[in-house]
Amino acid sequence: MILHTDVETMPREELEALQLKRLQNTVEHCYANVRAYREAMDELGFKPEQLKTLADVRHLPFTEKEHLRANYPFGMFAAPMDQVVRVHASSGTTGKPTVVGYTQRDINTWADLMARSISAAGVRSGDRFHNAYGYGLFTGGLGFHYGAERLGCTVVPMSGGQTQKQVMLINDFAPTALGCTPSYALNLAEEAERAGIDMRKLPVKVGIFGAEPWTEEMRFEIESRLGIDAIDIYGLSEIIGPGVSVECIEAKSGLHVWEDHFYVEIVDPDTGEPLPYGEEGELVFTSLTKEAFPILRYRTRDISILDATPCKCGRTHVRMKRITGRTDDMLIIRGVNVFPSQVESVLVRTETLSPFYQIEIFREGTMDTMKVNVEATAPLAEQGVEAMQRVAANVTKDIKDFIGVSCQVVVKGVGEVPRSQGKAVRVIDHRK
Ligand code: DLL
Repeated sequence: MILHTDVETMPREELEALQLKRLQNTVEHCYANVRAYREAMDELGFKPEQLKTLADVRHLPFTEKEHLRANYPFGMFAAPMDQVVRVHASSGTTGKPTVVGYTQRDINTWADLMARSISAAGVRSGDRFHNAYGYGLFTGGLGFHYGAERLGCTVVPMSGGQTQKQVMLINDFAPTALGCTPSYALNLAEEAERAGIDMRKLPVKVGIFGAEPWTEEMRFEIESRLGIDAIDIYGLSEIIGPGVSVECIEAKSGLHVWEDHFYVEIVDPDTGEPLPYGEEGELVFTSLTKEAFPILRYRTRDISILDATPCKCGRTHVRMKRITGRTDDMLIIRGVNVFPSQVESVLVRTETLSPFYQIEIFREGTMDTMKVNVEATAPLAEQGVEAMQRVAANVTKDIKDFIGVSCQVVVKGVGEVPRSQGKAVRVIDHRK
């Protein structure tokens, strides 16, 4: 069921005509039903009927997290509450969460998009899907649940946590597909090894991982430890949840943005100016079909590059490169810009280290300093403290060579870095 729907390979002109029609409807819907959008457009002197081409999108106001917070909880909803069948909320690290709503049609659209995404990842009707994304206000659990059911899979609605039990059920229920955060996949792999279960021999053939940044090096690590294809999926609550974009199993190179439902732009994070394809910047999305929570030009803070070159899978939808970080995740250490993902690349390709790490940031006087805590593999730990210190010194040098920043690296014993239960906490900032 649902394999390569026609819209996935639609010629660009047709796709863009569809986008324009849907964009015009969305802008009218926002103007008519959401006071914040009407006021923002009035302030810019822009009326919905002035939107004649897709390029006119740049005349629309941006929407930022602050706007959603200011209208907490339901102020940006564009449908009456008696038509809103569900809400989700994204976990803000500080203050109130951002709340999003769905009509029944929105839920159907999302289930279709997730079925399409899971299918693009190589999962088929009849597959058994172990869903270890958290159920609840987070969009991961229910988003995958509805999509996998719609595709025709048998869903095991495990949710996050209870890692030992997860491993037991993966062993007993023999799922063929797995969904969770990439950091949790490694936690599962480790728990399986501890329980004497060789995940590579189990029927799981593909894992669909997202909700946090991860690197190519981490993909290889997960693929080799679990014996699966590891596919990257992206999304955010404000836009719909997971299923905004996904890699295809054919190419595993960039995530196809489902452009029949989302209009994507890359902008300069400092100026907000749109950037051409191929240049790195901040992703901005406009929803094209949503009823309860339409969103115009949402500034995601996620950094990526758009790629319009044809993909070998035949899909015509533009690809975004894997997210390298968030504009608000960027650390500035002694004047050097550092993303946690760059540190991850260096750590994960060091064979004597396990892929579990955490970065701590301190302020010493006026200087920010970075400490990287990473775990030894068992064979390294057995060689003792001196061997671990030697590896730490080498990694310090590698980080200096590849990223250009001086830091302190501490190689810890096995099990000494906290394990992820969902979205991993990669940075602990002691400056705050
Ligand atoms: O994390 C939705 C999701 C669930 C995506 C399950 C994929 C799988 P939020 O909790 O609102 O929604 O967090 C959204 O997570 O702005 C990114 O910074 C980050 N993120 C999501 N997917 C990826 C990914 C869900 N594949 C925020 N790579 C986004 C890197 C990701 N970062």
